[in-house]
Amino acid sequence: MRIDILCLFPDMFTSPFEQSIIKRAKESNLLNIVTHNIRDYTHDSHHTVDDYPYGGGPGMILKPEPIFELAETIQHGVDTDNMPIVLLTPQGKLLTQKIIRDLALQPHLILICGHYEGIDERVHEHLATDEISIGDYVLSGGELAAMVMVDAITRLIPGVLGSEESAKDDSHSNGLNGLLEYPQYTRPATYRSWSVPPILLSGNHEKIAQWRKRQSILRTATRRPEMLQQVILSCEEKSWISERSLNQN
Ligand code: 6GU
Repeated sequence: MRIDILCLFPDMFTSPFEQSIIKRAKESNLLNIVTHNIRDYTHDSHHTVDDYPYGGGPGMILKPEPIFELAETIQHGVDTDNMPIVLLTPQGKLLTQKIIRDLALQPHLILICGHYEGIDERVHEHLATDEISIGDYVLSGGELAAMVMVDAITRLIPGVLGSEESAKDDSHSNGLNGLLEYPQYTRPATYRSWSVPPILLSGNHEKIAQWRKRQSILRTATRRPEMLQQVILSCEEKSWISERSLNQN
């Protein structure tokens, strides 16, 4: 997979992309990330990337020309038919694991990071195919959001994760049917008088699977009740939730 990132601060990506899973994916040629500085595609002596908003108001707006020119340079000689051009903006659609799964199927993506107060609307209208926000809060720029997307996409590229299993049971993946992940423990069995739930030491795999399912359901009901609307539960599983609300534990 190739990912081109258009931004004003390409140096922000250096260390995050040289660690851990992303580093490994790059080293095994499963991932090629190319960062570009929008400023390099300006033509005036001051390398101006932004300007005052028409109609007045506070802040500066990123100019369209260098962004279009840079994107068109990347697209030159490439089959761009279904290539997603994702604009990272707080006005975008909320990022979900479903969006990540769809993007991970693409051979080539372009990510555009906004900055300052905004981007000229013609980039939204005539260049971007998708607009994504990573959450309901405001970042100073799209670079951190682009890192979030690259990380989430990279771990879904086939061959990147050591064991094909490890992505399957994560919260928000398909493996747990839209439930949050259950609690996990490792040794020691007792730490500072806090003991691991005895069922996990029992060796009874059926009971353990049932305990984990119950924990996932109760956790989702408590922390993310809206997620449960997407999940089909048995009568018994529904009773776990109502019992728990009665006992308040
Ligand atoms: Cl994608 N960009 C900015 N600037 N702020 C954000 C965001 C993106 N997603 C959430 N907040």
